[in-house]
Amino acid sequence: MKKKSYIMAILATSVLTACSSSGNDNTLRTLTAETSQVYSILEKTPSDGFLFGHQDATVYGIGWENKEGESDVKRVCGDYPAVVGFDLGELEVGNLSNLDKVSFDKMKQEIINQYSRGGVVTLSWHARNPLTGGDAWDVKDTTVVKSILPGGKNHQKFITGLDKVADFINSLVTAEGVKVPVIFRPWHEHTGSWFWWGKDLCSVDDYKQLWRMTYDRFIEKGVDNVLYAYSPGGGCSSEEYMERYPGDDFVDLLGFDYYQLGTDVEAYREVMNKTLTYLTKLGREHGKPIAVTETGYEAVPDSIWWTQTLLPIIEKYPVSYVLVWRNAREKVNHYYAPYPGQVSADDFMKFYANERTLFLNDINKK
Ligand code: BMA
Repeated sequence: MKKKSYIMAILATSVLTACSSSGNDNTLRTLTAETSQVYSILEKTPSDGFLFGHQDATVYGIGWENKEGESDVKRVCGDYPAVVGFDLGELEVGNLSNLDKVSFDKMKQEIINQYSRGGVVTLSWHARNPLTGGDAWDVKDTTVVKSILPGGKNHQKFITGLDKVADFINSLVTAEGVKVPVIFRPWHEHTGSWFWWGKDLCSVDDYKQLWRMTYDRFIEKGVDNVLYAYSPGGGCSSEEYMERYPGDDFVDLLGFDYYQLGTDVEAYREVMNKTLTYLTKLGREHGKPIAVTETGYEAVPDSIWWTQTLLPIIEKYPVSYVLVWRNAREKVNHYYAPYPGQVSADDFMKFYANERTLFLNDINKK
């Protein structure tokens, strides 16, 4: 047996209580037992290793799309990622597929499949610009966030879109009637300014209000199967990381996104180690699990990246999971996990065999 089976503690239903941002202190946020169990997985994982995740892992890969049960990671190592990510971008405008042309019906089925296999699901959200109608990267207007907050001219339009997201998450129910728990990662990489919610596009207070408005609306919509992941861009200081932090009552997990850019592996190591060092401290101080919510090295041209770059960094810190980005089927060389025959595939097998890396077979929910 390559690794001891990974027994997950099962928690009774727990209730996280928090004052809503409106100060209405009888607003209880409740979590389903299954969502509390995922939180327990995130808390307990670092004592055994870290969960490996892959974005869009089971909906498409290099040379394939919409093949039930398929995954590039599984094609290489025979096992699914423990964590699978999907993106909700354009759900808010009523589209049937997301910004990467993944149908929301297919996404819903794959979310349920990943949960039914015993895995964890995370959802990011590259929301379209609610003021200009552009995409998430449309940053020409610095009034967007202000316009969708309570009192703003686009507030009701934004709430209508946010409700579509809440309804989708509420609809993630297995055939047995279990609501699938998801890690929801809104308003990410906001310490950069490439998204309309970035730091140069809104004030600190407006960003926090945006997060809390999202949180409050989900409570009003009865969403009880979400854990909130806060994930700035890596490379910022601990002070910058916390500057826009919405508060302990509105966040369940501390993450960050950072990629190796080009061949400068030392620069990647330096930023990853610097960020994980302060994130470990923040996680302990705030009582939150930590994760690398997005990372990778595009096209993984380094044949030993997995065991000589990624693993030696991550295994030094109490990280719950690491998610590498998607294997685009429509963009040449825009992939972050190996596929059979890819130059890093052999090294990925060694990464998979390492005791500290936890894939689906390592999550035993008995
Ligand atoms: C980016 C790229 C884009 C994609 C977006 C959301 O990193 O992969 O092609 O649309 O993420 O998935």
